[in-house]
Amino acid sequence: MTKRTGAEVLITSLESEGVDIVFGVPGGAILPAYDPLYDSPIRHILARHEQGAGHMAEGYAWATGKVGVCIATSGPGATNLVTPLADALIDSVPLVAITGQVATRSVGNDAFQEAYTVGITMSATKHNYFVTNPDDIADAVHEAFHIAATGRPGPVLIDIPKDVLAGLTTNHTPQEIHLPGYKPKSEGHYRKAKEAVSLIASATRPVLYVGGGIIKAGAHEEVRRLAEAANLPVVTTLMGRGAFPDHHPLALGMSGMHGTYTATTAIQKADLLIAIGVRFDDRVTGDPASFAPHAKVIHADIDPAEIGKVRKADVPIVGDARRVLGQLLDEWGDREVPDRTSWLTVLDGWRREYPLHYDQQPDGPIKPQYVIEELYRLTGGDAILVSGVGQHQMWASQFWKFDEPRRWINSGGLGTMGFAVPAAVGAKAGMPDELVYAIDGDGCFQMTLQELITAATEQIPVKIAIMNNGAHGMVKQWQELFYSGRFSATLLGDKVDYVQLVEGMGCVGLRAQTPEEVAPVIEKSLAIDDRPVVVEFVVDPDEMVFPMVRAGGTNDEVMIGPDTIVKQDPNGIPRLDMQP
Ligand SMILES: Cc1ncc(C[n+]2csc(CCOP(=O)(O)OP(=O)(O)O)c2C)c(N)n1
Repeated sequence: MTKRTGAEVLITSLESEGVDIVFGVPGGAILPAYDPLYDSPIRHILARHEQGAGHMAEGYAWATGKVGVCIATSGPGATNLVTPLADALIDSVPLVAITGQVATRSVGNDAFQEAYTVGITMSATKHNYFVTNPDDIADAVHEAFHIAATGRPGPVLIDIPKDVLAGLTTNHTPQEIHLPGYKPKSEGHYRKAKEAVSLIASATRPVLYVGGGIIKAGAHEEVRRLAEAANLPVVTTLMGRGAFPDHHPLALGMSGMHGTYTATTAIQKADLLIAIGVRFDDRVTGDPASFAPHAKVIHADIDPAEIGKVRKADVPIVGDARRVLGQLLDEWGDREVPDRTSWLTVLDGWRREYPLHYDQQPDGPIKPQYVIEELYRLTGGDAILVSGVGQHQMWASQFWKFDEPRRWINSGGLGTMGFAVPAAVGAKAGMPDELVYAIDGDGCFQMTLQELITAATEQIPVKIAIMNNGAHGMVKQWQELFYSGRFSATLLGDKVDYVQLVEGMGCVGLRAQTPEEVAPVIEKSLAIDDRPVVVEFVVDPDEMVFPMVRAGGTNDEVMIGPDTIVKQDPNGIPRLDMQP
């Protein structure tokens, strides 16, 4: 058998996993791997920062449904990857990260650019490998892809010392995967499905509550079929936007801290929650003690650790969302569609009473919600929407209509500022024929804007809308509401000329300062397709995100506006007259 270097095997192993693009930054320890990459058909996108490379791999994975791959060198290269790894772990994004390590003889000696990568990333990955023999590289890569993509998807890191990359091996192809300790259970459970269906049939105020797990499992079609068969109103989480079409009459939108009043309150009043591919995140439950107090819970998830973690499940089901929904549908069979008129009428009443709203005056400052609605209108909603973290993220998730999965990419669990620009680059690299538009905050933008250089250099024509409110808006909003308007360290000032800044990086820069400039500037941005475009919208700095439930507060108290908490009698119908 011919001998090849570990690095050569690494690259051919990536090729045989079907990898077409990797995102990375080279350096001394990973250098042996970059040499065979030079001859490989795999496209390498040179990020400007490893955090950017990691988020690009995430954006690619979100948009394509494939495993994203990022590469970094040892020490600071690897530590710069920790944020995207943690981000991918909490949002269940399949990633494989490959890091170089100092040569084996230097490990543990405080060598130049040495960091204990597997130790540092232990709690930020689903699994990680420290490969000490070139013979093991092919197996490590094959297993890493398997672990990243199966069960609850997540990031897997492979750390390889430089001498192991340079060392020779005859083992070019992986063995059959043998992971005795890793057995993700995906079958679901027919007996539990039977129990679930009888609860669904007898419930009077059911809510189908679906999250990111639906999108990961490709189960959106089954969600729609179950909702229609059993006449179930549907609430999505932030991560589940697109799991059920927003235009569907049974759609209530997003629940939680900034969810719609109707979605949040429907859950509070429900007598049955059919929770699938969700993890009862605190941004959804508020104080778990007062969350959905009347509801029995059917909870299905691929990750057994999620079931019963926050909320006891009356019917726990471990399994792949698509299979579980398939079992529920089989079990439902050709039962009659239940008449839920009285429950649906209550929900309609709330929808009418408490719609999402904002007030755009023709001569007033630009409202960020208006920008998002105009973007939606002018693109026909036909775009992959990426967001940063903050107020703009919440407005985007509220005011865009998501009718399909994998068209909403954001950092929900970790809430990583700086996610949008690189994630958009990764999404566009993976889906070059789609329009990729990112909505970013000025604070977030300033964290990873250098990745626009990557986008311009690599000819990845993403579009970025900056909602410039001159502040870390979401934090400022909390200061406004809970710290008497004392804006400690949240005002960014407006010293930056974003148009000049992005033009200097090879992008087109545009700006809108008044409401009538919004539509023309969006149209201009849509007409340019040979370079990245950044549009600065100078928006109302005082606009806040509503509805809102205080962090850790009860979902029985939804703030509709700055001084309106609609308090509810916990046992009955909301009392609209009660003020704080
Ligand atoms: C890396 C990181 N640091 C700090 C925070 C805390 N944080 C959450 S939102 C936010 C402000 C975001 O500001 P901006 O990007 O301008 O968006 P806006 O809320 O104004 O729309 C901050 C600082 C975070 N989420 N991530």
